[in-house]
Amino acid sequence: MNAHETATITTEETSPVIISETPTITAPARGTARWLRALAAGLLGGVVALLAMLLMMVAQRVWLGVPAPVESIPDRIAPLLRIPEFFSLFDRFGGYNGLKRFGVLSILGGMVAVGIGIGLLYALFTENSRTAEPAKPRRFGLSPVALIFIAVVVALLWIGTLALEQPVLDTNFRGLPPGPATLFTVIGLLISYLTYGVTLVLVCRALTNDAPLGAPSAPIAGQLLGRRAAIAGGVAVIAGIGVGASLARFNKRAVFSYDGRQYRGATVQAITPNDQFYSVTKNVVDPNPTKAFWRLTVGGTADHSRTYSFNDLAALASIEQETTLMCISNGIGAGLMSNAQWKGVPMRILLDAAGPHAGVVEVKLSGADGYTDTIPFDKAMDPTTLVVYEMNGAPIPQRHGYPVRVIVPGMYGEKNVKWVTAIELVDHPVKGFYEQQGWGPDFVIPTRSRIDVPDGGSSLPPGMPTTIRGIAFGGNRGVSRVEISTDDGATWRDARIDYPGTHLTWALWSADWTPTRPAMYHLAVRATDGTGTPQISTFQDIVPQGARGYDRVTVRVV
Ligand SMILES: Nc1nc2c(c(=O)[nH]1)N[C@H]1C(S)=C(S)[C@@H](COP(=O)(O)O)O[C@H]1N2
Ligand SMILES: [Mo]
Repeated sequence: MNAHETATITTEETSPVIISETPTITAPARGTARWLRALAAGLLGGVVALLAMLLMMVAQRVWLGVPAPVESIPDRIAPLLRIPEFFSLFDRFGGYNGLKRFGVLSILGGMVAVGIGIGLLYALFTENSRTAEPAKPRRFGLSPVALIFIAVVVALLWIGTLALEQPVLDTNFRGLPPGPATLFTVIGLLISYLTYGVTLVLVCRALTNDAPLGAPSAPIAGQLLGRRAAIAGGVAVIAGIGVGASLARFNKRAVFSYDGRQYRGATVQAITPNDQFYSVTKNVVDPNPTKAFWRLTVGGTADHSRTYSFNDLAALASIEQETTLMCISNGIGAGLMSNAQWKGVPMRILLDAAGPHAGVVEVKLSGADGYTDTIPFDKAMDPTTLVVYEMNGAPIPQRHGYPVRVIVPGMYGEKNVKWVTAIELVDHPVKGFYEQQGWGPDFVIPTRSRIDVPDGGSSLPPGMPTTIRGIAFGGNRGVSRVEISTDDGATWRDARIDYPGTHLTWALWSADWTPTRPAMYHLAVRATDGTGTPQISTFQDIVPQGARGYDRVTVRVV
């Protein structure tokens, strides 16, 4: 043994590696120094192996869309949370974005701990087997016991991860449909874990000497090990910088800057420009499918399932349809709703081609991000339920579901699956990502109206004519009437419908108002849908089926 040095290794991402050598320990390295050196080798090996694995995961994520455990594991857990737990986590971590960040960082932290822990255990096994059979020379300087240990650990990690992530293995951020996506994830994970195992073995092998116990130690060996440790440390620093830079790039591409974006207020137009359309996503980094990779499978309980390429879909007869979307989490008066002109194919064309079996009750929709939701079969067959590839005359922007998403008029936004990769006919009820948390079971959008102008809390001069403006939305039932009140609902009068839209869209309305005397005025709005049913007046919270009640705005006339 030539353990006449101790290595102190710092492996924080950017800090330099310090190798302090104390080449004075006398001959056969026994006892503590030997074990310390083994642990140092295990630590450094674990860090390098972990970083190599993370780089492998980054490469797979970037080029092949294979989900990394830092995103799949939180995705696996999120639907299991009940709505109150989900919201209390929002409060604790600073909203959905804060919770997403926490999810990624805690899985990353877990991976660091496990990666280093296994490195240390591996080094101990290696060193221990050296003690147990001191005289036996080892093949390639590798300990069979330690090799078995690392092989078993890699296998367990792989199988364990597959078991844990089983429902979300079919995620592929480049847009592969569930079958091939699962294959990519399963093989990708194995390659990542093998990268870890092989790197660990090689680094530890390089750092620990394979001379038999009791052999005299030469000073030159100490220097050699010191140099090898320095090289391994250098590799760790470079890999650490690589991982850090990748994380920074992902952070830039992350949804934090736009998730939860609202569209409301004085600038609201009949058609929402694509770059202002509201946005909600479960992801940390949204999918970025390419048309070349992306496929849509349509099948399930049907005669023939079929896989469509983008061109296959674009070749079918298309229709254009203006439709308003609204999130179930849209509070009264809030802006998680927008309106666009969509172009695509009625879903029923694809379903008819698949030949649904009798007994089909629902259609399960899956996105490239592993997101799922369901719609009743009848709703899927409704001619207004679309599979679309254009939004306001342009390809659908990435964050809104490029290249293809689903439009389900009259049902909350979550049913409008983005980056759709699979449409599956099912003969039993299935719960989607959010429904599992306890949302619903009714996802039909209730009639809604909102005052956009004036702003709540603003002041107006007395005697000056002003215009009250806003939107009204009746799901897929249209809007037949909008009324406003300037006295907190005591009296109502009709507003003008400036933009009637269609039965699938919101309407824009306005009303002239000249407040005469100085006071606080409580404005309110209510709508009647196209079937003649008035908007529900009593307040209901967002949870579990979306908010109900009138939007109210208070202005001061002074
Ligand atoms: N694949 C996928 N589709 C999805 C989601 C998602 O996270 N992943 N979010 C849903 C929710 S909750 C809403 S409100 C709408 C928002 O669509 P938008 O961002 O285009 O406005 O997309 C729905 N479709
Ligand atoms: Mo939503």
